[in-house]
Amino acid sequence: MDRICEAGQCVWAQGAVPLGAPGPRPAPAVPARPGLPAAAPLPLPRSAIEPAQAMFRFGPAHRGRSPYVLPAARPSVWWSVTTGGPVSSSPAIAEDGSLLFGSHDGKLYAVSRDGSIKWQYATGDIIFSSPAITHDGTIYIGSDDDHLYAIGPRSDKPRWVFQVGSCPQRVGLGPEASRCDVDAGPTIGPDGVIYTGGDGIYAINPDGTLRWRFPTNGHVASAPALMADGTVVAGSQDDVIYAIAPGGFKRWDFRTGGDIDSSPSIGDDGTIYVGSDDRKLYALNPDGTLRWAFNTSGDLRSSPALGNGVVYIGSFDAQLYAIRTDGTLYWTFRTGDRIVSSPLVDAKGAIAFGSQDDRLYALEPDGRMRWSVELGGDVDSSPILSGDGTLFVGSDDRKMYALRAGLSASR
Ligand SMILES: [Ca+2]
Ligand SMILES: [Ca+2]
Ligand SMILES: [Ca+2]
Repeated sequence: MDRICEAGQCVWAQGAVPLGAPGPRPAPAVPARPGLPAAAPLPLPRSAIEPAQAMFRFGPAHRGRSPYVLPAARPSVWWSVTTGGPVSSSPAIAEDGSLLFGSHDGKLYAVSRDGSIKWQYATGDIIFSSPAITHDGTIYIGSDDDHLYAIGPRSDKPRWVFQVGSCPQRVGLGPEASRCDVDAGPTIGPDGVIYTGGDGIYAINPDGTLRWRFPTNGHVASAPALMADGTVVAGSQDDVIYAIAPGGFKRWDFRTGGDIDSSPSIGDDGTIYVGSDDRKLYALNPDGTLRWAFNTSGDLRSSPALGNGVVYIGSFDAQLYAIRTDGTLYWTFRTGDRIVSSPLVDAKGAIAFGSQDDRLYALEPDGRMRWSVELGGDVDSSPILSGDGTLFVGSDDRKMYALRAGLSASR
């Protein structure tokens, strides 16, 4: 399902209106801003190097690289969990093995390894955001109710809630209600600072207080990525890619020809890769100058993944593109419909992603199809992989799926 945003105006495709009828709705049952006072001082992250256990695109550089290996044989559905709305959020695995994800029914779900729901937490509007989890078990998730939530650890209750922006209409449809939506990431930095978007780019301290806000002229749905020196890079529906220094001031910006909903990836050499609704994949130097732009035939809402010398991104032209880091085409793979899902690259260079043709695909590094699995609706969610080769991905059929190869016939 698509939320179509043009020039900051957002509507739902197919007349679909999640969470009941449009129009005024009660305010979400969350405290008004500023965020709740922290119940207890937040302990410092266990590791100063990498405090995050899991997040969208697997790390603050957003490379989409999994340390694990995709199944060699076609997997089948091990279990699925049905929610009350499409699942476009990408799941995250907590240290205890629980799977966390959001749904358009407005809830954050925690599901056990066996597929049973442990708990659910209701926010006040649709969830597009993907959970980020710290090593202490705190879960950060954004909602279209304009709040970022910090849930846990060891509880399904918020430790704090941070309201992004001060949009007069917080929930519902339309540009006024969408501008402060918290759809982006969140991304957790090496120092535990949380980066997300709304009516600008936000840096939020681990105790739920604002670190800085950088205002933009359009909604920021693109999850901020972090360069090695701490520079924050995010795109906006004002068509501009921004690089913000750790102190919150602008280093540079780069204008594209359309909304940027794709989240940037940062290469090992500092090159920034990001897609735009102008149908181009951009490669920018760390100083914000253009290295190259590659034309596809559709909007790029998918976020790039970085393999060994190759960038992978899905397009609304139904193709998954593999583009060498010098800007030349390596190969394309055609699916039956638009691609919103962001690809995963496994430890051996194989690629997995979803398509609106309702399939989850795995490709060999050379672009040949390894397998595909048909699910019950658009697969806009980005797949994740656990160490035992289980794949997790959401679908517009309201389900979160766990897929494994080699299941016995009795299952
Ligand atoms: Ca909103
Ligand atoms: Ca725009
Ligand atoms: Ca479909």
